[in-house]
Amino acid sequence: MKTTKSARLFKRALGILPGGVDSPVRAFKSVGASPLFISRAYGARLEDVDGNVFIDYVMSWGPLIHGHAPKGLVKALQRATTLGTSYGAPSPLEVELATRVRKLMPSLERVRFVSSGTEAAMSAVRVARAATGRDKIIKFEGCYHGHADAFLVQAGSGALTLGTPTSPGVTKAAAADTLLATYNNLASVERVFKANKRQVAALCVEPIAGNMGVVPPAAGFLQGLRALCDTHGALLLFDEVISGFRASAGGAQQVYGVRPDLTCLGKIIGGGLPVGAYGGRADLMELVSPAGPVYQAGTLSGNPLAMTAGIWCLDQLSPKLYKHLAVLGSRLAAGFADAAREAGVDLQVNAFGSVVTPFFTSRQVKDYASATTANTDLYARFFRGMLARGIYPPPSQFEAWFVSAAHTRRDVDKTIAAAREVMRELTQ
Ligand code: KE4
Repeated sequence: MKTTKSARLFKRALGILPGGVDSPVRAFKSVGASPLFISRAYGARLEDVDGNVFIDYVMSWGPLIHGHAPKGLVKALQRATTLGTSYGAPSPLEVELATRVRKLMPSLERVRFVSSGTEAAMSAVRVARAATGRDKIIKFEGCYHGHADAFLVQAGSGALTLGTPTSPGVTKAAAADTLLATYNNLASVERVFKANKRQVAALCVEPIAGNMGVVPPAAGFLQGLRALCDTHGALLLFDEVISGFRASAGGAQQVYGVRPDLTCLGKIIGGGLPVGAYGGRADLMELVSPAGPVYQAGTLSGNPLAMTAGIWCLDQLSPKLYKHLAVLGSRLAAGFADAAREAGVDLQVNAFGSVVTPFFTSRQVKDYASATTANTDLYARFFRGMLARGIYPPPSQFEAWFVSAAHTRRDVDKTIAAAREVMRELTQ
């Protein structure tokens, strides 16, 4: 595969962008390769500057549930651009998108738009601390809620991939207010609550974890978190940046029937443009400035282009779409498992609808400790083998593969055929 133009660009990028990228996981560091520079994308395809075309399973890390550059979205954005790209003032579009969000996720009685999942999560925590007058938060090892200081303590995603779960630059004070529990382990949560009586403002959780790879909640886990928060007077914060509108149109909270006090959203809500949102109980969200004293602001929050993309995206969600995603997601998961079995490779495949992670381990993966038994060198070899065969997987063992409306059964079968070949190579 020719990659000379990407290599040249990466060399230049390294001289001006830290690590040559604008987000760590894109650097391919954990998969022993150099990043490919993308020139265009359409449907389920990425095309790099050297003309190589790939079936894409990163899909911008989740936002592109409808695929790259769907015609209707492009048309809507082309029109929106002619009306101005940012007003710095309210527009009907924000009200329209917020109304759609609340219809799909009724627990968000009030919504505030921001420009990233990180902003959404950090702002939701600020509201929780203000509402309860408490300082501490509980998060789970391996879960990732963006790069705000409070969350970079044993984080998942890039932080986990880069093997530096607790980032330098995070003060001891910030880390001291962040307590850690074990995903899918209610006893660990109870222990943390009991050791910090009446000090926990909120428990933050990815209701379907995606940042240590895909780890669905065990039966009763989310319901148990709801009960523990109620017992200990803490607020339950669902980070649905990945699972929102992905696990179902109403997110994981609809699938599991658990009503959080606060939710943060991102990715699909902006359809690939920068949108994050946080929301929840009206009595909590009315604390947010200018309705209340909790300050939070943003120059480009709710900008008309991003709102246009979000409205288009949510309006296209349908039962037919989720059926398509579930069928292809499970086909992909089963195909990985079959390929590994045939080749005699230890593989655990976790999946939930259209998100899948093949873990190179014999251990069932249900939390951070079991996820990190995965053989990241094997994953790196698998990644490089798939790339050479025209498949673009997430460049990290600890991420999700995303299927979209644009992926076809043929794409998935091609992917499985490639996986069969690569798995065999891994054992030679
Ligand atoms: P952003 O600030 O990247 O928009 O969102 C942060 C975030 C918050 N919560 C969850 C559950 C998330 O998954 C994320 C971001 N996800 C990562 C990858 N899993 C984004 C990719 C990247 O960091 O480049």
